[in-house]
Amino acid sequence: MKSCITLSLVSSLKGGPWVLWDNLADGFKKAAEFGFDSLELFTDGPKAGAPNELHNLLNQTGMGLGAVGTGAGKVLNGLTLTDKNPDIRAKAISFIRDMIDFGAQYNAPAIIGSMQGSHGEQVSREQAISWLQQSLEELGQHATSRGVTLIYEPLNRYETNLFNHYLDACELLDQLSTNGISLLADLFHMNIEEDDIADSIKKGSKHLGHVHFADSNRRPVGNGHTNMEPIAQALKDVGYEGCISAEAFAWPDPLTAAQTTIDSYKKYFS
Ligand SMILES: [Mn+2]
Repeated sequence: MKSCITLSLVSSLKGGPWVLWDNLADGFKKAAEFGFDSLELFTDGPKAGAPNELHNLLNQTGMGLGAVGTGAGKVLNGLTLTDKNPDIRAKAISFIRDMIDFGAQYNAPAIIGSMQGSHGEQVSREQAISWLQQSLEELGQHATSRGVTLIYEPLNRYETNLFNHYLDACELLDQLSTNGISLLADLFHMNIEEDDIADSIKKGSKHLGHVHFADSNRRPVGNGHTNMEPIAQALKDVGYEGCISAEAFAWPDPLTAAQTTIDSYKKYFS
């Protein structure tokens, strides 16, 4: 497994669940000093820093790019894959394609979380899921053509009403013809929704592609009441080799949060 820490370059979303903030070079320097293997980026679009800066930082630090988040497509641009407006759906697909291409340059998958949207008064559940399936088919094929996977993230009930449970998302993937999609096990969302997080990870391990590592209150692991031991054991038992990525609040501050996270990573995974 690989330790991974989130870095957001979107200052307007300060207070969101990312550990490091604002500056690409500083973020890489700090993450490398703490000993993280990789870094997950949250950007406002398919670019980060000056031309070649990301490439150079990856080379200089020896770190990997763990993933790139697409949430800005929704939060900043109002784009989702299940909007009633076909122009917005098309723009959402285009945004995610660009993010897949961006990440693929560095062998990193893109993550679809909030851009999946929700069903509601004007879009039935059946319709929203149909649009989501079509989008995942197309984007999964695109990711495969770029040599990466695309990661789909089930979210808790307060953030989407499409797929809240990990194993329901596994069924969604089983129905697709593309093999280009894998799933994100976000331990904060799962803490709200799952009966047994470790059991869901074991049962759905074939689709597991990424882990968001946060405690019950979305603070760095060690600050809440999630029982991490059986979850870590499940990840070891299924032979998971991907990122354990801290998508957590910078609580009480970014550097303390990074230290708590790497300490917890070592405690549970090394
Ligand atoms: Mn997440």
